[in-house]
Amino acid sequence: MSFTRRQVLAGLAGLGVVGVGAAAGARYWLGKPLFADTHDYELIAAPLDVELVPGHLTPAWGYGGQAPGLELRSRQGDWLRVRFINHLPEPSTIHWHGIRVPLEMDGVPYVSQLPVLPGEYFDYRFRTEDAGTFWYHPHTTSAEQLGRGLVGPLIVEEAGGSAFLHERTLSLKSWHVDEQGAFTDFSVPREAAREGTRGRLTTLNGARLPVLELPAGQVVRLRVLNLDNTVTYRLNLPEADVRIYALDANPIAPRPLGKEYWLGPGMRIDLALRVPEAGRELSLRNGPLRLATVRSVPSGLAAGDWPAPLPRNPIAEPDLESAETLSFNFEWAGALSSTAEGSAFKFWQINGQAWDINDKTCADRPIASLRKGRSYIFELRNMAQYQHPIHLHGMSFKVLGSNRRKIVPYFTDTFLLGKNETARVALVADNPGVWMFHCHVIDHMETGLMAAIEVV
Ligand SMILES: [Cu+2]
Repeated sequence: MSFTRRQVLAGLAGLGVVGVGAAAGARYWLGKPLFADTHDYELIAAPLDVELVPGHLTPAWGYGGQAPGLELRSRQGDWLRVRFINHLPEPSTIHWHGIRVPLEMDGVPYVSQLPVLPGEYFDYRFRTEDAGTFWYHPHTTSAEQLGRGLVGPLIVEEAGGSAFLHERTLSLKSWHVDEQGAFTDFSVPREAAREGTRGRLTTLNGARLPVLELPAGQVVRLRVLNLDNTVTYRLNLPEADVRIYALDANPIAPRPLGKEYWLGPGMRIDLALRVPEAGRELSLRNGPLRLATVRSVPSGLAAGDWPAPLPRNPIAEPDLESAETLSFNFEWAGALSSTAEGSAFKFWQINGQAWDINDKTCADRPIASLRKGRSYIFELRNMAQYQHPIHLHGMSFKVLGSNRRKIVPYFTDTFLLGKNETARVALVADNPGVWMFHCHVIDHMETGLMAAIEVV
């Protein structure tokens, strides 16, 4: 594959007027298409000191002057256009998690584009076909870049407008920092070979144990995103009247949240919360641990009602009758973990193959080749005792069933494959390209648990 660098000296000269604080400007710098609405951003990635531990600064990296990054918004059917400007000390890219984009917009280095070097920019532009809660992050040196804060929410509003009067975006991330706010190792080999390296400091929207003030009596949409490298949050809201409206951006028939929902790295959940009477407090938790306090404040508004279910996204329905079944085994490869000089640790493998993040040619050897337009069933088998949030780029898939739990079929881009679980998912191979298929525990991905699937 050959690429053209988009570095333009004239463009770089123009950067002098764009400060980090002014990153969120919406201007039509690419020329406005005739018949489409656009949502335009200049998004600068740059070092940014943040106060995660009171009285101490952490040398984070942020998008648009914040970490987690600036919330980007588009509308279903419109174009999203982001000029990504790299002011980091190293190369980077942006991948749009869950968005079905053409390959050249997918942000995978050496597969969809060259890395964007320090001082360069890259114009991402694509139509956002699906509504829902998505996110964005680099696909380069991921443990460190995501670990330092390069993660951000991307919200695509429903084409017909939202059924909700109120909403909040809640981004979860834990940070690899010590008591002085200094970064600790983003990846420790002995942890990478197990559940992945955890950060010690849990935050919601970059703050520890924040208080969310919500209008009493109203139904509020809570878009909860797991932007963490490692942690699966066991999400619960005790004593709350709360329903699930969408999983990973895809609407479901609303149902109660229940005891808890396991939100793996990269996954999102859209909840509808009926806020209790003014003065009451609720606790949003990870298992028994508080993530945030929800405080009900007087709203002066008439009591809200549950909105209708969200409209489904235009994802092709797989034809199970004609579908071919492919098996993918996710295995621990500890015996293969000794590494040659210069190659990465290989603790994990898919169908006997470990991805090497230092080998730029891995994507030239896809693990499966799908025919465009045909339906496929993937049988996902977890041979290990650690869970893997399995993510596919380029296409969404439908979860059909599991040998470990009852599943109401739903569309998603990330499925949390539990320990020793076998699940069946299906898709229509309708997006030509070479697509990453990987675990979203970043440590697992960077030590083997990634593959390429081509659609031709
Ligand atoms: Cu994994």
